[in-house]
Amino acid sequence: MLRDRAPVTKHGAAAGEGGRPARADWTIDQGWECYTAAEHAVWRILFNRQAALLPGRACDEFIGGMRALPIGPDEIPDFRRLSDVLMQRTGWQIVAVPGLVPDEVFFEHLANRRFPAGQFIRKPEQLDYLEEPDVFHDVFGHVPMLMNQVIADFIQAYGVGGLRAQKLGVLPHLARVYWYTVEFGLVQQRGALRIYGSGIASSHAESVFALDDPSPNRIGFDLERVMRTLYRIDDFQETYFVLDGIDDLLRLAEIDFGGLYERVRMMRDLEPGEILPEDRVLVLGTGLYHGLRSREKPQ
Ligand code: HBI
Ligand code: FE
Repeated sequence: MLRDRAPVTKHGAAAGEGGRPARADWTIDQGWECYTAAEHAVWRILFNRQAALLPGRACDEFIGGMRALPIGPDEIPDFRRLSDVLMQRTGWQIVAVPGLVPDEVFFEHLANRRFPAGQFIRKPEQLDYLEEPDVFHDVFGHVPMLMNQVIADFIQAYGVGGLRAQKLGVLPHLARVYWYTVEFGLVQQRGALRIYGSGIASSHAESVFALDDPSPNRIGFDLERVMRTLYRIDDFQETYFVLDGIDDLLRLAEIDFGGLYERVRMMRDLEPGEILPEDRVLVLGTGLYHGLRSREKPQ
């Protein structure tokens, strides 16, 4: 598993004995000086590929955020420099973690405007797919959007809401909202679909698939609908939900999900590719891509 790979131990303060973290909040030092030339080279390949693809595909907020940050092709960014710029703009910081951290640790960081970013970078043979979020996904994918005030507030609200949803036993429903917005969201901009989800923006293949492939559905975002919709963690999404504008998330950050949870937990879950009569279908997918594949059960 990626969490156990060498750089974590190489950089010292990561996992303590028996895989337990040395610090209770799971943070580690980024150890920027210790990245090898080969690791920076992986960053460069990934960066250049996405930089060539995203203009005209990523939303204005993503492109604008990227421009204002010290992120470029030459090296894996230094979290201290990112945090300086981000702190000024939206009050967020980037902290290094060894990989996936437990839900409550993740939420606690977000609730305090700290974004946990994977310290390691994928290996050259994993350019297109890996299970755990690495520094390319977390920094290239998420940090530009954290420069946006609406997303910055929404992700903090997700952290606060996550801690509560866990106690209420409705975390899967809230996690679907994060998945279909922050990770895999699309937005309408000047009459076209654009990417704002970090899971798409950091993936070469999904940046094309989400916008251009005839297979997936693109459906107008509806909070209750999204809370009911299972998602895939091991493949492209079968359905993407589309905001009319990033500002739609502003209202979501303010909504008290309490009443909604009560309703939604009584309703059946929806399959990732399912279409309902009341859906605002922007593009009805052919379903061809997923029809040809077998995979894990959705969450
Ligand atoms: N940890 N580092 C990291 N990054 C994530 O995106 C993440 C996590 N832990 C839990 C988690 N995401 C999700 O399962 C929650 O959003 C539910
Ligand atoms: Fe992510």
